[in-house]
Amino acid sequence: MSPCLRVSEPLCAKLSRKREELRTQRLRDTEARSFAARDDLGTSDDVQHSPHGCYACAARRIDDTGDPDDCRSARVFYGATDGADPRRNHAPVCPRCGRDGPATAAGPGFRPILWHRGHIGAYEAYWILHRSKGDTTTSAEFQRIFDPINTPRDDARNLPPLDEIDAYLADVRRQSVSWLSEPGGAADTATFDLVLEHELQHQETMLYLLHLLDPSRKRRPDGLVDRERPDLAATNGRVRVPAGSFEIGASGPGFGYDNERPAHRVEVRSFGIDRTLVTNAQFMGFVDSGGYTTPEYWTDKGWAWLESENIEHPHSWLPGRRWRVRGLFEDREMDPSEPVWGVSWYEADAYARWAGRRLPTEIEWEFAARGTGSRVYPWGSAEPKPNLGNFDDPTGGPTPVGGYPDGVSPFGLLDMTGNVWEWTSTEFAGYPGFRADPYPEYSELWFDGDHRVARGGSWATRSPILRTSFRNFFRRAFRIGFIGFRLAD
Ligand code: AVJ
Ligand code: FE
Repeated sequence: MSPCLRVSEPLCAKLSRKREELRTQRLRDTEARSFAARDDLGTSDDVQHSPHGCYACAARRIDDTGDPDDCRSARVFYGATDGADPRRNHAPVCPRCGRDGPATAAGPGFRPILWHRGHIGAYEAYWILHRSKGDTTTSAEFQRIFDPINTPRDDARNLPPLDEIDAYLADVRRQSVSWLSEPGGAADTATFDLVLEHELQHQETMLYLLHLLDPSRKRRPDGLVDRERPDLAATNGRVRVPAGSFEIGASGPGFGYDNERPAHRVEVRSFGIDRTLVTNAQFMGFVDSGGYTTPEYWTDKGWAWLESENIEHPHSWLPGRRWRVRGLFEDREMDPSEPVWGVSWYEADAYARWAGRRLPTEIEWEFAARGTGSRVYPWGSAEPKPNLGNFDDPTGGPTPVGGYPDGVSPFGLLDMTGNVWEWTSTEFAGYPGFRADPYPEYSELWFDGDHRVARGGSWATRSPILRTSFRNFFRRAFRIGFIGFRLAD
C-alpha cells in the first residue's frame, strides 16, 4: 500500500476543509490576480501578489494543524514540504527576467521560459483533470500551445501573456487540489506524483534557460543571497570499489519512473572512481594542452560536432584575458575548485580519454552511490537536508567539489546528490523487462541511441525528486544543463 493510501482518511478530512477555505478565498485571489496584471513585471511585488501566493498561505495553514502527513504529492501540491510556495522556484523566475525576458527564447532551438511555465499547467490539466478525473473541459488551446511533441518548437514564440498563463496555472492547480481532496483523486497518488515530478523537472529547465540569458536581461531579486560555501571533506582521491552485486533501480514504495523499473540485481566488477567531480582547474589542463584541437581525444561523432559548432571551451566559461564564468544573475571570476559544467557528453568523454581514464557506467555510478543496501540516497534513507548536499537552491550555483561530508556515499564519494549532474558512459535504454508506463513519450521515445544517462542531481534540482535511482537523460550534444562528470577506471 502506498504511503498516501495509509493516511487517506485524515488527509481527506483535512483536504476538504482546505477546499472550503480555498472556495471562500477565490474572491480574494481574483482581486490579487487583477492587481498582478496591472502591476509592472519585474518588481519583487509580483512574487507576493501572484496567484501562487495563496498556495503558500494555504500550505502554511496546513502546517499549523501540526498534522504530519506523509503523502508527498499532497504536501508538495500545498507547498507544505517546507512551508514555502511549491512554485517558488519559477514564480519569481519571470519577474527576474524583466519585462520581455520570459517571453524571449535564450537562443535558436530554445523555447522561452514562459513556454515552460504554461507547459507545466497544460501537463497538470491533461494528467489530473482529463486523465485522472475524466474532465475534458479545460482549454484545448492551451493543450495545443504547450504540447512539447506535436507543436513545433518555433510555435513557442507566440505565447499568451504572462498573466493569462498564470491565471490558467492557478485555475488548473485549484481544480487539481480539489480533485486531490476527493476519494478518487486522493487514491490516485501515481498521477499526482507524476505531475509533481514533471513540474519540478521543468523548474530546473527554467533555471537552465534563465542562466543562459545575458545578465543585462535579468536581475537578482532583492534579498536573495548565494548559499554558504561548504566545508571541504576532500580535495581529490580515487577509491577502489570492490566487486559486488546490488539491486539497481527503484524498488521502494516511493515514486519511480518507468525507466527506473524493474529494479533488478546486477553484478559489478571492481573499479576505480574519483571521490570528487572534475574541477574547472582540472578541465583547464585539458583546454590548455590542446584538448579542443586534438582529434585523437574525440570520437568521430564528437569531433564532427565540435567542428560544426565551433566548440572551444565549456559553455559555462566566458573567454577573456582570464576565464570568467556566467552565474545565474551575474558573471564572475572562475572558481578553480568548482566542478566544471556546461559540457556535452562528447566533451566529458574527450576529457576522460585525454586523462587516460573513462566515464563510469551508470551501474558503477549507482553502486558507488548506494552500496549494497537499499538506501534511497547516498547517505541513507533520511530525507534530504541542506547539510547533505548542494540542491534545492534557486539562487546559488555549484559549490567547490568535495563538500558536504554528511552526505558521503558508502564508498566515500562526495557530491553524489546535488552540485551538478554527472554524465555516465551509458546509453539511455530500458532496464531488462522495461514497460512504458504511463506514457511512452517520457522515456521510450528517447531510447534512440543518442541519449546518454546523467545521474545525481544539481544545485537546482528540487529535493522532492532527488533519489539515487533517478536517471536523467540528454542528447550527447546537450550542454546547457548543470551537468559535469567524474572519472573512473
Ligand atoms: C529527462 C529532463 C530530459 O526536460 O525534456 C519533461 C524531462 N519530460 N517533460 C526534459 C521531461 C517531459 C526531460 N528530461
Ligand atoms: Fe514536460
